[in-house]
Parts: sequence; C-alpha cells; structure tokens
Amino acid sequence: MSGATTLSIEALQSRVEAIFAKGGLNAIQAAALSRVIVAGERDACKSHGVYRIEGALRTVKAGKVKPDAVPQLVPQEASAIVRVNAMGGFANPAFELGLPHLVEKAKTHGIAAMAVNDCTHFSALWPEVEALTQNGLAGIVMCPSYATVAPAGGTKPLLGTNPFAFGWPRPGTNPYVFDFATSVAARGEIELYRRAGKPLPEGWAIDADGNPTTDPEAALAGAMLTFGGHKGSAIGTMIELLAGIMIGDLTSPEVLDFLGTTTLAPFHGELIIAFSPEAFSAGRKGDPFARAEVLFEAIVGQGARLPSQRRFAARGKSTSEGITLNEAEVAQLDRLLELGLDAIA
Ligand code: NDP
Ligand code: PYC
Repeated sequence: MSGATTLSIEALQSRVEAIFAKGGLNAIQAAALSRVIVAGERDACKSHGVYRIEGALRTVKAGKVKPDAVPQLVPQEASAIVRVNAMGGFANPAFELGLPHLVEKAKTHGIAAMAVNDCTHFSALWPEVEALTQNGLAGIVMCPSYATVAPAGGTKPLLGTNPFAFGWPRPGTNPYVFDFATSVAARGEIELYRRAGKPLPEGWAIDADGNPTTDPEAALAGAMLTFGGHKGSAIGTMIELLAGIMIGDLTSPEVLDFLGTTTLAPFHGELIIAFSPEAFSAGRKGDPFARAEVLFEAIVGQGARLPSQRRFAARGKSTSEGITLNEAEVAQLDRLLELGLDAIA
C-alpha cells in the first residue's frame, strides 16, 4: 500500500486519545472512545475504526454530545438492574463505569441487566460482550440507532441499523462472539462504499422512491433493508422496544427527530444483559463450558467458521505486526490532531 504507515496498537491509541483531547473531550471520554475505535482498527472492523473519529467530533461541534460528561451510576441496590446515566456523553465510558456492578449482580443473581441512558453511541458492540465473557459471563448487547432502515414490506426509513451482539466465554481461548446490524449491513459499510466510489451489493437498500438501488448516495438518501427480510425487521423492532422504550430512552425515529440528520452520531440508550452459565446450569447434568465446546467443534468440524474468527485472526496480526493505515487515513489523523474541531466542516 503506497504511503501507508504502520503503528503499534499503543501508538495508535495515544494518537487517537490526543485527537479527542484536542477536540475538547475530558480524559474519561477520550480514553474510552479511543479504546473502542482502536479496537475496531486492530480487529479489521473498518466500519467502526478511525473513520468514526470525525463523526464523533462533528457531534461534539454540533453541541449534540457533552465532551466533558462524567457518567453517573444511578443507585438501585435491591435490583438486578444496573443503570448508568451517561450524562449526555458517549456510551463507552458509561459502560466501563457500570461493568463491574453488572458483573457482580450477574454473579449474585445468575442474571442481571444494565441500562445505559442518555448516551451518544457510534461504536461496535463486540468490545462490550467480550468484556462480559472476560468475566466468565455470557451476554447480549443491543441498541437502537436512527431511522434509516425500512421495515420488511415497507419503503420508508423507520428502524435503526440496531446492532445485536452475543458472547459466550470459552475458558482458555477466544470467546464465541457475534455482533451485527439488523439491517443487511451497517450504515458505516454503505459510507465506506460511497467513499470508495463502489456500487453496493444488490439487496442492501432502496432509494427515496422505494426502488432497489446499488448507488450508495441513493441508498443513504433512501432506506436500508433489514437482514433476513421479516426476521431482521422483527429483531430490529424488538431492539426498539427493549433498548429504547423499555429503558425509557429514545427509539430510532425519535433519535432522528432529535438530531435532524444522520451525519451526527446517534443519541439514545443501550441494554446489556449478562448471564452466569454456571448459575443457570446448576443442578443439571454436564459442565456448560465443556458442552459448548462440543457444539463449537461440531460447527468447525463441518468446515464452517465461528463468528469473530476473522476478527481474532486480525487481532493476532495487529498485535504482532502493528496496524496499517493508508495515506489518506494518516493525513486525516494528522489534520484532526493539528486543528481539533476546526478541522470539522
Ligand atoms: P458483519 O456482517 O460484518 O459481521 C457480523 C458478524 O458475523 C461478525 O461477528 C462476523 O464475524 C460474523 N461473520 C461474518 N461472516 C461470517 C461467516 N462466514 N461465518 C461465521 N460468522 C461470520 O457485521 P455488520 O456489518 O452487520 O456490523 C458491523 C458492526 O457495526 C458491528 O460491530 C455492529 O455492532 C456495528 N454497528 C453499530 C451500530 C451502532 O449503532 N452502534 C449500528 C449498526 C452496526 P467476523 O467479524 O469474524 O467476520
Ligand atoms: O454503522 O449503522 C451503523 C451505525 C449507526 C450508528 C453507529 N453505527
């Protein structure tokens, strides 16, 4: 790759953190955001890697996220629910604040949930389910987004791309993790196709008149489609209900009304549910982790791959060889570091 630069994970972390500090974020926000963005690059998840920095800073500049927010734990000791108010900041530091409390409650009760409210959320969810698995817990994470996806059979954007992630701990090896948008693809993927000047695969989107399109511009102005037709549409709707309405936060159409644009990172809530496999299997035959391994071996034994296998392989490579950014990405990082919010149109 001509003009490419390779950085260690730590060097990229410092550079991204410095950019966010220059953009006015406090240390808690800057550190948590950098961790999740660098994790995206490290694991070859470009749709939620360094290209998201600009959108986060644009949201700061537009006054739609508080760069100096300090998340607060909302006391509710007697319940298996942990609630964290992000206080108008980004979701990631709020998740980090609530995680130990969620883990403790899940280990005590067998199941616990965390609601994060009043947050701006633009990141991938796998870092959060992985954090649960590192504590020996299985977990589900979900959140709305903004109205950009037509429900199956409809033609107008209503649901969000509503990501849904699951993790299962595997002692001694990487966890089983999947994490995907409930639209055919993440909106970030469409943006990357637009930037590369490439047509979208068929079946991803419709234009503003409801006709199928492979033009990324027309797709961004129209609506994305749900994965698996009515099935993705129903799961996306469930996410609006559980991670929007049930936790007393915004649904995807409400987010779009609030922001008035999809060029800023969305403001809403997030739901995280943690399960203790030991607690659920207690008194039943067999060790749940050993039984899970039999299942995974049977999947891989057919020649299929486990979700996140590609990502963990990319992580191994980045850890030993560093992360390579292309010339345009490096120039953009340099510009953001020099100019901070002044670099944002
Ligand atoms: P992908 O379609 O790229 O991947 C979905 C999952 O499927 C990954 O876990 C992936 O593992 C796995 N997978 C892919 N191919 C295979 C295969 N052949 N066999 C087995 N598993 C496979 O995800 P999306 O584009 O839908 O989403 C990308 C990211 O965008 C997610 O991290 C999501 O959280 C994020 N997102 C965030 C939103 C937000 O509002 N915050 C909104 C929408 C999306 P692997 O990575 O190893 O390929
Ligand atoms: O890629 O669909 C997406 C997305 C929306 C908000 C954050 N990521």
